[in-house]
Amino acid sequence: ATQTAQATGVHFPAGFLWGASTASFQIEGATKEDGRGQSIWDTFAATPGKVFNGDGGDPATDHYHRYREDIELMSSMGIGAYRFSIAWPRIQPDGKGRINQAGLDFYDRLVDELLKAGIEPWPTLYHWDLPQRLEDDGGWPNRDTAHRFAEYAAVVHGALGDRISDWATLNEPWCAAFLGYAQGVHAPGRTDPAASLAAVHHLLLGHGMAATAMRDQAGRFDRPLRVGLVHNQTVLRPHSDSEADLDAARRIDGLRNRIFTEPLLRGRYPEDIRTDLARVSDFGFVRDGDLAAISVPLDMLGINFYSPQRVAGGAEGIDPALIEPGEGEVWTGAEDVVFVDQGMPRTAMGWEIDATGLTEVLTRLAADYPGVPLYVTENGAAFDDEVAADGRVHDSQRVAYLDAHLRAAHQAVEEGVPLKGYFAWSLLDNFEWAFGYSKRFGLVHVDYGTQKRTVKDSGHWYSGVARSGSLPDRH
Ligand code: PNW
Repeated sequence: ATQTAQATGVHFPAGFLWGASTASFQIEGATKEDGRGQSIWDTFAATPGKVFNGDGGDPATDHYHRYREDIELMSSMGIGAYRFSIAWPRIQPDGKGRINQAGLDFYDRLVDELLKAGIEPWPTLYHWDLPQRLEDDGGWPNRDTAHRFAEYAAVVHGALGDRISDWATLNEPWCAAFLGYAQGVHAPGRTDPAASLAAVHHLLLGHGMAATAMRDQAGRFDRPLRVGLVHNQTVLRPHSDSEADLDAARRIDGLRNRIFTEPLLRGRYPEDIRTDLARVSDFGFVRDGDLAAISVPLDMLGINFYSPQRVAGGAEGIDPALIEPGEGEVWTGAEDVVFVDQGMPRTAMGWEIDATGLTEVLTRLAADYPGVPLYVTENGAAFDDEVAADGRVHDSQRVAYLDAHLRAAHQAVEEGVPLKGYFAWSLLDNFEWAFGYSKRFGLVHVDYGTQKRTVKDSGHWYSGVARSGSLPDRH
């Protein structure tokens, strides 16, 4: 770090939304309270060997009981919007039929408290905690789950739609489908490539049917309804300009990005990817009318961005030490593709840090699908944070990560991208899925023994950004 401050002039447009994100299973705890049903993540976490250290959903950050304190924290930080998710098994313990009023009441209190604090509620209807009962019936590879999701969406929107305008249906269907049903490192832990593709389709169909169900009843409420979806688009960089490496980048781009954005925004699956996948699936799950149901208007596209990746068509000629272990397993039909170290510094997740990828993701989406308002709905980093002797958490690496990515986002705005807001992942340290509590992404540190919250240096820094709408000079 140099001592000379650079004149930055990094100011975001007026009205730019500054938020923080969480997800139900990662923070709430209270998994057996007030009639909540079991989710696939309860089952997965209780299965030996699936989650690091045998960690599970209790007590997490005990947000179910401490939500008022957490809202006060956000308020003190000047955060304008809170992206949280709703636990389907709290609302419908069996994923269908009976509605659990006590579950709805929790989100009712949460939303009222947010509004009182002047914080916009941004709910996501599905952040991976599928009711176990629906998985027992086949889960997302079963078409019926899409219908059940639309019904659930209508119930929640019916209860909270009088106070909330901005809704997301799904969080990262890529993770839900491929990590959950192909690689098996996320719940429900299945390893069935054909099923993972059916899951993709039924997640997208559930999104479209839910959006339509919500719009059909929006007239009940005296406020606009905006429905979006949250997608983890990334950049796939070819290792070289050899034909094999360029083709690897095309294939992985198809499986990670276009298999979601093309049906959503153009009403079609990419032909090249259908051809690549022919030996895995004939896409026989697509019925007449499905693509029209999926490609209903999208009021916003949320982008979760963490890291770009470099890919090669094969291991030949690449130093084995530079090949990322295990990456291939997740790529249904492209298991031969190799992921290559880009030589960038890494977070505690082992994810390489390269903020230019965020500018690329945003400018490409704006060019490919003009007119869709974009939000960064997650961006952040895990580091090995500790509370120092002075009682603070000096997470300068996270400040540097956020600063670099916000500069990259600002660059996209300068280039004309309709980026309307940014949500940091995450408000709090929390349950990082298969990594349990071992990875800390929060702007706020959580001591899991005492549940004490400590705003990290990055949280103080982000608070300044949210209040001013601009980035402080770098020192
Ligand atoms: C996202 N991957 O998950 C989720 O939306 C969050 O719930 C999560 O805590 C956050 O990013 C950090 O991980 C991902 O393996 C999980 O590529 C795994 C991957 C990507 C995103």
